[in-house]
Amino acid sequence: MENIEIVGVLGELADLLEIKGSNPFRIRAYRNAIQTINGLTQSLEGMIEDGEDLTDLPAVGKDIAGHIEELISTGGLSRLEEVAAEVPRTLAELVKLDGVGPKKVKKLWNELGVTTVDQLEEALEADRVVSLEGFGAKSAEKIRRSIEDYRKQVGRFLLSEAEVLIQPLLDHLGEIDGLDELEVAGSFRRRRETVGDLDLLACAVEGSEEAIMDRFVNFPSVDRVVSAGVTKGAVVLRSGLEVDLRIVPRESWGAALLYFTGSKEHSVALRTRAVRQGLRVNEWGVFRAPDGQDDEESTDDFGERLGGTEEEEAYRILGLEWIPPVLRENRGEIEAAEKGSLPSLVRLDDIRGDLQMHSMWSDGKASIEEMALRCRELGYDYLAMTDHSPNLAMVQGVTAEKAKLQWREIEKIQGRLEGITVFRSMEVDILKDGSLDMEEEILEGLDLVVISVHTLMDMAKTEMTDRVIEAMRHPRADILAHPTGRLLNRREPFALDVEAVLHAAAEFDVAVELNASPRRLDLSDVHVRRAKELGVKVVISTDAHEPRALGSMRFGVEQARRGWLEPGDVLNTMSVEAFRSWLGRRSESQA
Ligand code: DGT
Ligand code: CA
Ligand code: CA
Ligand code: ZN
Repeated sequence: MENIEIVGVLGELADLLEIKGSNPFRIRAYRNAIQTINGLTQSLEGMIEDGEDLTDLPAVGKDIAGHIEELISTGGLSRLEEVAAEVPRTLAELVKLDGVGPKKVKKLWNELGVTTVDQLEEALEADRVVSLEGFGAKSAEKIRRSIEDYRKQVGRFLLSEAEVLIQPLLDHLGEIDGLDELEVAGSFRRRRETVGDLDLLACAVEGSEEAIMDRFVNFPSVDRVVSAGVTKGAVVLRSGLEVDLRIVPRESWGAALLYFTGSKEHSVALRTRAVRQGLRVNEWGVFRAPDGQDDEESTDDFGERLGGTEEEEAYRILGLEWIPPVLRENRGEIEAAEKGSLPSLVRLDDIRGDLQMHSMWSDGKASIEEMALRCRELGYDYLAMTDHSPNLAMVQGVTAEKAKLQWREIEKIQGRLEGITVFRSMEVDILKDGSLDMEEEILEGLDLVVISVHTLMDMAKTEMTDRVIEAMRHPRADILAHPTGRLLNRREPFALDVEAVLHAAAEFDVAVELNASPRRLDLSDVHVRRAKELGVKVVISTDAHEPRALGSMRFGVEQARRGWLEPGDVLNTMSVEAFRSWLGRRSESQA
């Protein structure tokens, strides 16, 4: 059992206990333990196997350690069953809605009998929610919107979650003989920010299909088997993630990989183009269409086989360069591959620095030095220390006074740290009127200024757009961070005219951030590509709040690749010298 599955169960238990009205200290204890587990680099299951005592972990007491052990050994939790006998489990799902915490769920349940999202929707329609004490029209409207959001994303997993959930299954299958190739195709291979289900593709030595399928359906985390044929199977894991498996013969490997990687739009465009060339491409191979048959689905006889053992070969026969999976969305990549003008996509090792991160000076968990050391280990030449400005109430931000102290500390650290440059920076809040939440004197003293919206996110589109553009106009503004404020599967982007903002970025020479946190990936691939078209520089930053999170850079790079970015489009591929001169771009143009 994976740590994130355990966290899911403990989180559900904590939510139900809170709805039930249990002792707040117990509930807090669960939440603290969850935080500990989220920060672990090893798996709990592995720790137990190694005989480690889980109560040595911070915030993990005897009870919770017992729960974890029970979960790992039985797959279930009796405490959860007990609580669920009193509080319907569907209520934990309601807590996930933005604007609905356990207290509100309790009220909805006790006073309106609401236990599911559907029932909540009905109650809203019937205006029964507005009249509840503590709700009101504004709150009802917010809940209505979060139900809409919830419906859109239900069942989709973050790419980072899917990675963690699928790895043990890949390891489990990898141990078997007779498996030549194993690859996760579909949206996972295209590195989409979220994935619906996982499409596993296996290439089997003839005769070993059955053993592979058998091992697949008997994977310990399988909750239920949807289907299990000879070459096709599907299961749902305990996490709710559905996994399909296809077993294909060697000679079809490339064609099948092409087909099941999709996207559907890419495949359809490829097939249509092939038909014009008198070719036929499907999951079995590439064929010369038999004369007089242009209806591609009409026969078992596909025609003369031309190839399809490898993906490159399939593309080559179609007269195309191999197209990286991240580009396969039918957004012009086929035409580019035909002309030999596919972009040379940016890669993780092109990245020379990370330009958004937090330390204990605001809401980060580590010191500046710890963050810097990790950045140096990652091979970077520079970083920007971007603690929050004070506006954000939840966070103790850096005031003007503290900023000067922080600069002194940076200077000290810089003095003993070779091989990496620490830039003085700050993530400065964009206030309601578009002004910046920091004294001019401090802004002047920063090496670079990152600006972003964290409050009043429900402004109307024109006002929000004006607000952001006004902030970008500030002569010290360098980077607009997480421009739309979205949290994948949790919060929709706020209303913003991204097109207008990107035009403003071009005009004021402000870079836009692609936030690499797998929960944000803000900007989207489409917006990133638009930035490139408009000549706006993109910065890929992790927004790390602890050293380990600096490793999320790869998710940002993948999203950038989906947006067709090349190294030259990305600001933090610059050498430290080039980056310094970019920072001085405005004074130079005045000279
Ligand atoms: P997802 O799972 O919603 O994140 O997105 P995908 O792209 O993984 O889609 P999925 O799982 O429905 O199908 C996996 C791949 O199989 C898809 O990318 C292309 C291929 N595929 C599925 N259905 C069709 C279809 O009707 N026509 C064609 N050409 N390909 C299909
Ligand atoms: Ca899929
Ligand atoms: Ca699928
Ligand atoms: Zn931020």
